[in-house]
Amino acid sequence: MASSFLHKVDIPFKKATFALGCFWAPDSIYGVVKGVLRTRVGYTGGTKAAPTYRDLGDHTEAIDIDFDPNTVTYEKLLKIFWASHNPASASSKQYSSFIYYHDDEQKDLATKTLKAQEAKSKKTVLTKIVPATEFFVAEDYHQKYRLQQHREMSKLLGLSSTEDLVNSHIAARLNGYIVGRAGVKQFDEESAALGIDENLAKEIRRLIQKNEGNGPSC
Ligand code: MHO
Repeated sequence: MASSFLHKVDIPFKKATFALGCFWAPDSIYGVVKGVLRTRVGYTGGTKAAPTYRDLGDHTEAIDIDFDPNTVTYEKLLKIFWASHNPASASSKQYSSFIYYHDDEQKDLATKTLKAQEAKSKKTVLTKIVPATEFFVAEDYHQKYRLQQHREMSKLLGLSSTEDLVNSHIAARLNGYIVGRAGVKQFDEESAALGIDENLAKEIRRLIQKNEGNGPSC
């Protein structure tokens, strides 16, 4: 991986795992949240061994997030969860609404927010709160999907393997910025720390301005 870019952030972290429909969108939404260090998309919650996109069995598309609890709270991540999908829409096990908790505190917070969601929604909230189980990382073309559509940019970042794609901090950030999941102001605040030069910054600002508020639903 190219070394001037901020790929590796080596600080203590916690995990959050959610399913909220097609996993490409949450990958970009959570990737730009301050305090989110890394994201990966995959399949979880089912029993089938070694699920794949074409054959995921009883698993669900989900996102697994590493976050710095000193910068972002689990409550904030839950708030984004509820705001980013329709928890009352039933489609299939593949595209379901789940909160996979990693400890009792997460379970309690999730339960509290689900009740609040039910109170304000006229429709039945279908979200299930269950313990996190094995997370099967999806095929590499699903990781940082939006960023991978920008061939030149991915090449410039030197992301070649699934491991690079799921471990790189800057990959998580740019995957969200380029579809306008955060604004220019936030981008400018962190672009130098991410190791981004003015040329690349210009292109990213252009994409943010073009896409802000219009991110794809999948
Ligand atoms: N309609 C999309 C869904 C992608 S998704 C990650 C596709 O198959 O291309 O479920």
